[in-house]
Amino acid sequence: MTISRREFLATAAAAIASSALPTAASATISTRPRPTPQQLAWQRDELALFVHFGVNTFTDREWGDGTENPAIFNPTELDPRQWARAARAAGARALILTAKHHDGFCLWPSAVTQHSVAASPWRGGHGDVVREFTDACRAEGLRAGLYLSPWDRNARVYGDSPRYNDFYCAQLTELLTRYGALNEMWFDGANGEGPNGRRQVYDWPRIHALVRRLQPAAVMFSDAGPDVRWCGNEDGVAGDPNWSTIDPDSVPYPGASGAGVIAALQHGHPAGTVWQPAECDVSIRPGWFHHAAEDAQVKSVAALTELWFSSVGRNAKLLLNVPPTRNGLMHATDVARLSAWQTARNDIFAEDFAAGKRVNWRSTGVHSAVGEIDLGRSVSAGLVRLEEDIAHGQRIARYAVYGATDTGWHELTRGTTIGYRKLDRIGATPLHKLRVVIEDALDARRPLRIGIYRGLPLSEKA
Ligand code: FUL
Repeated sequence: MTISRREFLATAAAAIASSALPTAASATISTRPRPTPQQLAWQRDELALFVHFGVNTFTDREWGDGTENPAIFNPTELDPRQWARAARAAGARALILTAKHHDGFCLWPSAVTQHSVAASPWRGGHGDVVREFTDACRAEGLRAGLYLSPWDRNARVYGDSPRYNDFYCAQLTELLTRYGALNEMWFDGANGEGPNGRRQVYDWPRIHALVRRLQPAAVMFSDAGPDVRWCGNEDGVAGDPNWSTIDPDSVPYPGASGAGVIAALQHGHPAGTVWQPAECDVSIRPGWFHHAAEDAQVKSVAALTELWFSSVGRNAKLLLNVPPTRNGLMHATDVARLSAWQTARNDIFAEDFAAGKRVNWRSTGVHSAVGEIDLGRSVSAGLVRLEEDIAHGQRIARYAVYGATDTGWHELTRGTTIGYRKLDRIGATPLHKLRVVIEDALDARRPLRIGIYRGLPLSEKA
């Protein structure tokens, strides 16, 4: 369920109109939400790879039911260094591994369950995928995050809420204390029935407090944050507009549903009281886990580039899933696609025509301004990049971009929010000057960073 762009803009405009805009005197002291240093670092990573791996890899399923025999887990060539190198070649700065998916099978030897790698033949039952994964991330200079599914279809105590919460927090403590610094903990919203027919009530305040205490530098993801929110779909598409601020009551708990929830996740809210930027999770293949039958359905470089524009280009972070195969390696097709994609992005952003050029800012009001750049020559431009310094919050509510061509000034693009980054593709246009108009800001406007590129990849390798 989503609302139309027109409806959203009407709601946002009403919220902006009714919110107390700062007066000129108060404008310099902003009370708008800002990111924590952890949220800022998380967003600056721009791209992380998601790694779905576990018993489903061996059963060819997407959701295990918890009855899988650990004996099936035997990835004979497992090499998380290969995953990490592939991530680096894609330009990712972090990886997130499914330490436990809904089937309850733990990729580390958990002391509170038998259902783990310790009961598998892999490395004679002495292996630890989480250890090899976190070591590999560090060796390749990448940050590591872990997914610990709250829904556990193997745990007998699931549905007996206090007992399962103890069990879950024990597993979480193992992950938070054994593997060094983690940068993200990923909590999905799935919540099925327990074997006893009872529905588990998760103790989110306790879970959050545990992560804060044991890994204060990590951000926590879920539909409902608290640090990072889901973008509302698994297609890698953030909303436009996409505010990093949200009203926490609009998504009260992970897995909450209802008409307004998806719209809130997609768009955030200009008057939101908390900073909770959006993360776009999507798989490079149809499934989250590897299925040989999908080997010919790996997303093309063009499709991956579209995802870049609809996520990072809309003030979100991209979490791209690349599932290892049964042998424990990422598939050669996926690995090749990742590096070809990075080459294509390098082509797109190869030359910033505005680099080193002075932006002449002229104030037109507390909440508006005009910035002009003389490019010094006529360039054929197809892409505009705008960025706010989000350390000071997200302020821009409406902007327009104009280009000076031989026939005078023409509007190239216009939009609403900017945030960390807004990428707007424009029809290839020869222009020699660029003008960015901040038409409205929710607080004293600040200068933007502006880039302008040719925009089309030189080589499309897949
Ligand atoms: C969902 C899960 O049910 C899917 O299997 C997958 O892990 C996705 C990223 O999150 O909640």
